Amino acid sequence: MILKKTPTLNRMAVALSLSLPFIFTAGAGAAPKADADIRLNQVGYYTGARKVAVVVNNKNTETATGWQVLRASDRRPVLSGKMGAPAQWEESGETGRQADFSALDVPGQYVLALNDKNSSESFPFKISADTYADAAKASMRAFYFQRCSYELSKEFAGKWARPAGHPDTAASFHRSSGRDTAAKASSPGGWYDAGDFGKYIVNSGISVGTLLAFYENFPAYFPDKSLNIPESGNNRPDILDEAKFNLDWMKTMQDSDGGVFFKLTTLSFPGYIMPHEDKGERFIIGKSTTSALNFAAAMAMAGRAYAPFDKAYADDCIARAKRAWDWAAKNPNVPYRNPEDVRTGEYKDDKFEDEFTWAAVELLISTKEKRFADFLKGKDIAYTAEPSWQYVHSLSALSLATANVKNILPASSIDSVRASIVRAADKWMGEMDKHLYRIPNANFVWGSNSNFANMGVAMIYAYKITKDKKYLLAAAEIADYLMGKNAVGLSFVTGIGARAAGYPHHRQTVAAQKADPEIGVIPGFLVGGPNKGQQDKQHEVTYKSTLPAKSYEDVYKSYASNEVAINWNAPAVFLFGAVDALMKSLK
Ligand SMILES: [Ca+2]
Ligand SMILES: [Ca+2]
Repeated sequence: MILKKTPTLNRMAVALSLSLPFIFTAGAGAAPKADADIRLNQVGYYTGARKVAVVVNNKNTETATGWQVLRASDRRPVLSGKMGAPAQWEESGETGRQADFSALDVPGQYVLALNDKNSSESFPFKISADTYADAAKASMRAFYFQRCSYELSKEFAGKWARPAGHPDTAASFHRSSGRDTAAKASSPGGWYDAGDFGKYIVNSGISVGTLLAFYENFPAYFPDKSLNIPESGNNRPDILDEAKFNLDWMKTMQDSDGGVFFKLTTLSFPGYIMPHEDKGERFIIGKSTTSALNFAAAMAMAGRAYAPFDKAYADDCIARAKRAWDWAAKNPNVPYRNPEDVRTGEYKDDKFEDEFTWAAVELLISTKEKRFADFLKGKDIAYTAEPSWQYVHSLSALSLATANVKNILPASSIDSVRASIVRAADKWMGEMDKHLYRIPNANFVWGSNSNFANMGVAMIYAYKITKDKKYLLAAAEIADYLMGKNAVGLSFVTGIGARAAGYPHHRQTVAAQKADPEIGVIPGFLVGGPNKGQQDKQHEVTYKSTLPAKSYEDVYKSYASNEVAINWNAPAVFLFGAVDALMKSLK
């Protein structure tokens, strides 16, 4: 089991009932008779995509023998078919049948209706050539809402405007940093890591790395003026502006010896308050091999992404990446452990081979220096498993598969890296046929949604490598799961879909909802998702089910199933944006 972090220990009792069992996002236009046991992508489907709904048997739906897709405007049937054979799925304890309406490719707004005695209907959905565009934009804009030391103005944040918090211009050095504890450091900016207000280098590295990888593959997707952020209009792609906000902070975490401090947090998690209300002393804490190498990898990627826009900035990224690498080479086995007085996320990781490989690959691609090729000689850079903050090995394979390293590495080794990605994708596609909701595995651990998103990202690479559209269609089906075709019958992307996650473990959101229960939710955050560990049960979270695929509660106290995190949103951005970019061009 991979825990994202140690659970929040210091929580305030908030007198706010969020236990509504059935939540319709206000104003989303859910049909009043929508039956939540008809599970589909509540946003919708692409023309040309596979379109499958899962109908879970209840007393109404089980009598249905057929389905119709109705045009929303005039309820005219446009396609009909028979229900698929019943299938049981032990992960959710459900018996369900599929309704496959892939044949419908006319853009429009629809509902799926069954021919049971109740004429059960689905939530509305659309079919179009840009179906995920809003979800992709919202999930990218979610990073703006995570900005630390930064005021969110009405112009860009709307009703989610808030004052700046955590200036971090005079952070204290914790004794674990190795620095004079009487000294102060200026380390402003960066993204809040998750539902808390901490900033962690390891998780920042994988998050910004995933966003930069998206940019490298789809440089035109989030151009200037696409995200409505303060830097829109500065002639630089908005995705690079947002990523730079975090990279600038990361740079402040590099010590004079090249090493990189581990995190900047309070000693314990704060309560459910707004950033500016959190006055706890903030510390620069620890230093590890992982923080140096994740920093090195992300900075190396930034060096190539920003070069055409700001050569001096890019050169500085590369120089810093090399210094962090050199520090790690001299300090190859420095694990991080929370000191006794520190209770914020530990991001425990004692295996550094994957970080060394990822950093070396990114440095090699950016610098072409022989020493990195030499380091990688004989190493198996295969795509093995979906990446996580703890295991970044497969990020090396993804970057190498699409990089220009022709004269540096033998073509055969790049071919084998590419083959490993396709092999992983093929294995998952075989799995998708076995699961009721057509997902690539049934591994419902902490942050399961981000694992699915990361598998979708690998599917995108498999498509780019092979040009076989079955991988792209599979990636879209993983997005279907995240946006409503799942055992909870809810879109796991906040505010996106007729019945979407609305009460995430996210301090800013909880504080705003406490002040105004009608405020709704910041759209675009991917919540952690079903987690059979249910580790927050001891903290007043009541689960309605013990089944793995149903181990999810849309309540703010559920940090084990309903937190948000930058490393979960980054692959969501990649998956939604890539499917949107590629399906559009598919003919
Ligand atoms: Ca811009
Ligand atoms: Ca590791």
